[in-house]
Amino acid sequence: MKTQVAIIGAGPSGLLLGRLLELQGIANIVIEAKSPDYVLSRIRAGVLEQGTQTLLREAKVGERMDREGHVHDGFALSFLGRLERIDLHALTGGKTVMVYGQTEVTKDLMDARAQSGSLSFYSADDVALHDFHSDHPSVSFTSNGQKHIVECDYIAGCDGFHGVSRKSVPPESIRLFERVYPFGWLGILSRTPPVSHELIYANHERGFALCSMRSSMLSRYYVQCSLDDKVDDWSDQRFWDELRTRLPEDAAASLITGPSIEKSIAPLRSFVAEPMQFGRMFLVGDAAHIVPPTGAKGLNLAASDVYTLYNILRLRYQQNRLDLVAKYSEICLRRIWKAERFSWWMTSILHKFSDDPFNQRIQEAELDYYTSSLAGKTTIAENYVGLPYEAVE
Ligand code: RFL
Ligand code: PHB
Repeated sequence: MKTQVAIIGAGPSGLLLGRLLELQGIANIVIEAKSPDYVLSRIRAGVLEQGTQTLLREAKVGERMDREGHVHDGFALSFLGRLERIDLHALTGGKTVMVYGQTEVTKDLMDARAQSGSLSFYSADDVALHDFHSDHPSVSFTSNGQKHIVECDYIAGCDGFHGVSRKSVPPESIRLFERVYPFGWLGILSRTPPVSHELIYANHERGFALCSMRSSMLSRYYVQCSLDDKVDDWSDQRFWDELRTRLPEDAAASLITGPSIEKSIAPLRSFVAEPMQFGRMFLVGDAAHIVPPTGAKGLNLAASDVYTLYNILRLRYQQNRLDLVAKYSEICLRRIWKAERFSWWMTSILHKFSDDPFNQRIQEAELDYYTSSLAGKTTIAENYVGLPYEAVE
């Protein structure tokens, strides 16, 4: 089989890149290790920056998002029993975010791809990358017991943190930066109205909590937990009691609880691989970098990588701009490191790192300072709505 771009992974990065390329007439094949149902069962991000929304519209998959998604003008930080609003709209000259689940984004992209007739292989085994330092890269895999080889011009490694693309690079050619945090997030989804119409990020001496949502009748809540905790250690009752304790009084009093319909624990990590390009292979999204979810940046960073790679490949094929291809890594990394910084900072001011009460007081002072200063609130808002994309030219 031959194509122009072989895309490994059908998460949001792979599907969005495939869709944008396809609309420009650039042929691509998507190769995914799991089944479509498995891919759609993963509950992850919920907040889309304006840049991500614009890119989804450009990919002609924004219709349902615009109909069913919820525009948020602000969010709240809670500490010392107070609730301080960050007015995103006012602080950024009119920018907002959209609450629309990653599962829905992925579904919209999958549906669009199914209708377009572009080729995808799900449940692929033994995916392997070959010769990406030559002019003739290829990807091999097995599907339904049959071995396939895709010959291509470029390989996009969109296969997430545990994927095969990054691991195909010799260790001496790649530099890894990593910070693993000493706690996790226990998340639940429940068919209950959200406690607040905007997100609440809470600092509390017992640990972090987050109130988020998917719709007016579907809530997503998280509490910081120990890395040793198992999901079974957390009955619904224990979860709701802990969440209530960590919220300001008014919010706790109006919290409506119900049975959880999903419950999972996620570890928190900061991670960046440099560079993100190896000959004719590009790492995209979680394959190249991970942020702790506190800044809601994971999916949005994947989208900005896709924006950069899509435009580079578009100009390469349509205007023969071969010079741009080598710029992918440097363009992406400038934005990635700023989002890494913001995600690390939000994590560091909101979570309990130790029993030392000095740390708690410093966090409270930092939150008090930032939320009482226009400059402080503006820097939070600017980063939360998403820093600008760098033009590819
Ligand atoms: P994904 O979504 O991980 O998709 C990668 C795809 O590649 C497939 N794959 C392979 N395919 C072929 N061959 C192989 N050898 C393969 N190995 C893996 C996988 O099955 C998968 O389908 O990466 P992508 O597309 O770059 O998208 C990135 C986002 O998914 C990610 O940044 C966010 O979900 C991160 N994230 C969150 N981000 C937020 O902004 N807010 C959140 O609340 C949030 N919560 C989360 C998260 C990530 C989580 N993970 C990865 C554990 C919660 C969790 C639990
Ligand atoms: C979510 O709704 O899952 C969510 C929202 C904001 C975050 C992290 C997760 O920062």
